Amino acid sequence: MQIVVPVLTPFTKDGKVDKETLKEHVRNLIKYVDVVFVNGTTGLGPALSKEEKKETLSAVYDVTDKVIFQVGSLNLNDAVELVNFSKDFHLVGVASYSPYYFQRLPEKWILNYFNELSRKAEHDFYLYNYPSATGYDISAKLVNKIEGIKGLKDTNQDLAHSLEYKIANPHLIVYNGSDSLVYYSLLSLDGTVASVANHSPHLLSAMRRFIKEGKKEKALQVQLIINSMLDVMRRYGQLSSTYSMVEVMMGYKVGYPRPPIYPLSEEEIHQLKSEVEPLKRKAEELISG
Ligand code: FW2
Repeated sequence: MQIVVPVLTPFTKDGKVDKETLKEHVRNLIKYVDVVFVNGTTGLGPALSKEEKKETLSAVYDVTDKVIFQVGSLNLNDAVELVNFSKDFHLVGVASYSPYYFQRLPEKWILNYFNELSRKAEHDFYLYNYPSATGYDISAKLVNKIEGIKGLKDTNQDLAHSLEYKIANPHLIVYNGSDSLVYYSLLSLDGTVASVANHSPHLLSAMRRFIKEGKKEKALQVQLIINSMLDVMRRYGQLSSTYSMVEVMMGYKVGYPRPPIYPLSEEEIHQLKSEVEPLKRKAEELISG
């Protein structure tokens, strides 16, 4: 029942990775979560340069070695360079999403891409399957052909899809990456990779505690509050709202996203806050009661 946070990447106002803020954020998160997933979607991984991906790893690693390092790139040489870079670190694993954008890539090319990375990796290798973003759904059959694969994160609203990997290979570590399925992922898979862990790690940790104590009704209520928060956040732009939500829920600032993920305006932050406050109070009552 692992909780993995796909950590957001804080930027300065002029668009540089804000390493000190990132470290401080990870210091706060690691009290509640098991693993930090670096350069994921929430971390704006596809929008980071190779050098920035190295910077985020180095910063997070100053705080914890419980890290999965996402290296995916449309330029395989860059992805390989990142895998090689990771050899100097003691990590939980390296991960990659599928090549994307280009349509109808033959399956064997996709497999070649993953195998080139997994062979070079000195750490456990994980797949990040995110079909609605990459355009490629890596099937359980194909996953089992990736050499030495340790596990995967399946960002998918269909829990049955994530379960297929587990059924096809019970040894695989399988996480679901949907914020709205955290409860079900904790119950039926190896855990969750949830972007909400950036601003509500205490809620996820309480949800897991409730499950362990057999208080499933309470755990489900936490999920329903999270779903309501997501409804609000999506109206303002979920990725950008995640930054503002850290301040609303945790009380500290985590810098800015970087365009094309535009920061919320002061007015939007104010509105978001007023919509989320009642949910925050409800969550606090639930987890303290
Ligand atoms: C990541 C995640 C969570 C995402 C999900 C996408 O890397 O950010 O897949 O928030 O909506 O694993």
